[in-house]
Amino acid sequence: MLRKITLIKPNIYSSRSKGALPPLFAAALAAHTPEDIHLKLYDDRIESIPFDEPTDLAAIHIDTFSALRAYRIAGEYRKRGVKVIAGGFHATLCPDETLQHVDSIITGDAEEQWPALLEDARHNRLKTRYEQKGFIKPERIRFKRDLFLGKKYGPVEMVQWGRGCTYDCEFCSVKSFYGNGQIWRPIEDVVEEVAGLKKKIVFFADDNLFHNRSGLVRFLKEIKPLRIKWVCQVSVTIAQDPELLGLMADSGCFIVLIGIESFNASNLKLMNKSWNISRLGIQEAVNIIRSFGIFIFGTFIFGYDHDTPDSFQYAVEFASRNNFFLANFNPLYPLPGSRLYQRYKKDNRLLDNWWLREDYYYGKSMFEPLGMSSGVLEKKVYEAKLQFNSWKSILNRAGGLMKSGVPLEKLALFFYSNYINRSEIIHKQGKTLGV
Ligand code: B12
Ligand code: SF4
Repeated sequence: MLRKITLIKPNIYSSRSKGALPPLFAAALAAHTPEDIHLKLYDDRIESIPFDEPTDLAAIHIDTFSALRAYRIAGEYRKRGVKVIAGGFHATLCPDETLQHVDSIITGDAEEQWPALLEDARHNRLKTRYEQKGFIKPERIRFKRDLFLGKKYGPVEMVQWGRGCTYDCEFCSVKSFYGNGQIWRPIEDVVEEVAGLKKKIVFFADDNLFHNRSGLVRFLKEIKPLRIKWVCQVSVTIAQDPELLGLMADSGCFIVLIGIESFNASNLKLMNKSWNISRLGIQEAVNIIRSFGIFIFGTFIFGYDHDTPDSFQYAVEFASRNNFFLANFNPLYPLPGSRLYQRYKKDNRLLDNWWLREDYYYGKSMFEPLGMSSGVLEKKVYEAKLQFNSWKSILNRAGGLMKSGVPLEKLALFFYSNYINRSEIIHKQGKTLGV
């Protein structure tokens, strides 16, 4: 009998986070689950998991940082005789490792494999692997959000229009997951979905919204009447297209998350991201984007081969001077599936399978940088995070935003997001994964 499935979104460790966003994988699986199966979601980031609550299957999302915690959760269910299914980036990129801890996995996107798996589970013939080869049909992407009702998520709803990215940055695992190419859902489906949302701030979870210009122009025109405020991830190259920026701002875009990564051209070359500073200097690009009333959430990576201890201060000052809405300063994470991981492994510079190591903790550098010691990298990254997220910096940036005429509702969101970011940074640093 298959009557009830418990979906789990594991945290990185076992304590709670503030301001978590709803996990779209659960809404994607829910949209493809037959009506007679009851789904229950437990999000480990915001609530505890009642392992003794009866369930016929447990289905766990696994990304690299939460892998250890996910395996422990899987162990709890298996101890109670419940079969465990897994999916997500880590399960896809490290399937053999994942299968040591669960009964069955779906690799790649699950919209087409999940119904097949459920049918097999009903008939007690669960296979070990269900493999999605290549992209699914984009019209199959749908999200059913009832599972999120009553849960304490932040004020932002996640929506996805497309999947995949045409770029191939060395440190990123998006290409290994999706392969080449991209897909986009029919615009009418997304518009209908967004129109039905209660929250009016939307985060488009697309890897890079700016890859299909003509589609995006139509998309922006269609979502404009919905009067939402929205956030997305784009590449800095968007600054070369003022017409598109105008349409984005006009349809409610108010924050863009941009991977600035590094100010060092040799690093960007190694990252296969030289296009990041091509044609327009980064300062000019930031000025252009800001001139449309769009705020910037910048992300920076440290520890690439041409970084030195002097690389940090410039990045913090740049983000502060330009009143970035938010910024993330991270040590380079060699993620499984990325070309960077392979390169460091080949050069013997990596703590292999760092995400499983008992001595790994959040913020620790898991490889040997060339321009500084791993200890200096760890210390400098944390200092950069603290400096940018100090109350003084938050107030200075708020002052800068007010001077440019930012309305009160956006200022309130600025304080909320910076408060959450600051608390998460302090909370996560030094935490052992999984426990
Ligand atoms: C939005 C986003 C965020 C949001 C969080 C959103 C949220 N809801 O909580 C924010 C900005 C907070 C964030 C944070 C981080 N993120 Co992030 N994020 C994304 C992004 C862009 C979209 C995620 C999404 O909603 N996808 C849409 C859903 C539908 O896709 P999906 O989750 O893959 O699920 C599908 C399949 O994988 C499968 N599936 C997934 N789970 C399961 C489970 C089961 C049982 C089954 C059967 C199937 C299944 O079915 C789904 C439908 O096909 C992804 C990139 C991407 N393309 O997914 C990166 C990504 C997931 N993030 C990544 C990383 C590294 C991080 C951070 C660690 C970054 C950092 N330096 O701190 C943090 C912390 C992550 C954590 N564990 O806490 C990496 C993970 C790589 C990896 N190997 O694990 C990704 C892939 C980006 C990348 N460039 O590599 N992230
Ligand atoms: S880092 Fe961003 S731009 Fe680069 S390949 Fe990954 S998703 Fe695409």
